[in-house]
Amino acid sequence: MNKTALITGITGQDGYHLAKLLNLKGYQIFGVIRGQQNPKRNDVETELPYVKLIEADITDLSSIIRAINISNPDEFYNLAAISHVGYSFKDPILTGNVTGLGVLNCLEAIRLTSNEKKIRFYQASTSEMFGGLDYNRPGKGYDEDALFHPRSPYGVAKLYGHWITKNYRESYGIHASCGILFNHEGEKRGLEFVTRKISNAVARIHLGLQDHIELGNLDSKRDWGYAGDYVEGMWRMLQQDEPGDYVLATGETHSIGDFLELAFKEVGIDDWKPYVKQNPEFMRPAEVDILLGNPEKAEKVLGWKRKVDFSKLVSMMVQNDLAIEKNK
Ligand code: NDP
Ligand code: GDR
Repeated sequence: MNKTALITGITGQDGYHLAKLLNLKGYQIFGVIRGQQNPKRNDVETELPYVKLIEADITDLSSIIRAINISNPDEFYNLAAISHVGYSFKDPILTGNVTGLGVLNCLEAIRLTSNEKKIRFYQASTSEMFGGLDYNRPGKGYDEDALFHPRSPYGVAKLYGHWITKNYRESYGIHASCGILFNHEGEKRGLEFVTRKISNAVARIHLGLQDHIELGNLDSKRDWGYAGDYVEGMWRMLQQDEPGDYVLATGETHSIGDFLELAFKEVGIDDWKPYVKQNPEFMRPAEVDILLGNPEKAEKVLGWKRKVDFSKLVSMMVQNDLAIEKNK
């Protein structure tokens, strides 16, 4: 019998890739969409026509209970969050309510509908919980046992979501797993994140539509993978007999400068520096300087491995934005 999945965050990057993957696997898919007139509704209905949308908000317990009652899912993927680290400093309380307490609403909805034994739950945890400090495994990267030291309201809220998921697993026996995912990008990445902001600007500069890009800190380093690879890892976590926590990462780290270098080279520009201006508006009150993940456990237990490497990722993103900008 085909399985049914409920996905929160269906209008986001990962919701798109996960729905595509589950559709290929024959799932019936329900997606939570919030707001009376969500501007992304039309895109979802066009690009993911097989997804049935349910109006709900993870800050509203009753609406999540309703979503569970309508969809009766085997698997519940909680991808919804205020996910922008910089924004979380501007709206920390909203971030706490959505990204932190929202997870509790999902778990409570499972418990209150007596679905503890039926529904398998995925929580979108993050490398931002490590914070780049206490970099206690130089060269090897953060694994599932590394110390947490979040550096933003977002990271702190996600850490609450992480621990409350583990707590519901231990307290009520829910098959609940946390994927500690390092940055993953692609053609569906929001324009407010640095990789897509760069790929879009590079395409526009190449086409003569803008002459420079304004960025914040160029020195931070990230472990960047492709979102399409990472949703496969999410699904694999929920297919295990036992729930658990897994790091998904590439095991490589690159600076914003490295990303700029490859992105500009993709359109034949060897020196990116004249095109980039630093703007303090994009600096954060506290920065995560370096993230490097160690995906050994996911590779061994889940048989998961990323396929797209860093240079391919940058090239894909620039080519995608060139095509979009040319067709406008
Ligand atoms: P996006 O920012 O692209 O998507 C976030 C989604 O959350 C959107 O669909 C948004 O809907 C939804 N959302 C926000 N608030 C609410 C709410 N109150 N109720 C219901 N839905 C809501 O994130 P990604 O797809 O990139 O990431 C998916 C998840 O994984 C997030 O939780 C993120 O924090 C986490 N993560 C992401 C990583 C990455 O590199 N991409 C790495 C590690 C973790 P709307 O359209 O209505 O705003
Ligand atoms: P991150 O991604 O904070 O790692 O969180 P983001 O792309 O926002 O920032 C990465 C690094 O780039 C620096 N930076 C800029 N960032 C943005 N957004 N805009 C700029 O103009 C800019 N200039 C420099 C940042 O300071 C930072 O060091 C992402 C999100 O998807 C989270 O939800 C997820 O949990 C983590 O990845 C893992």
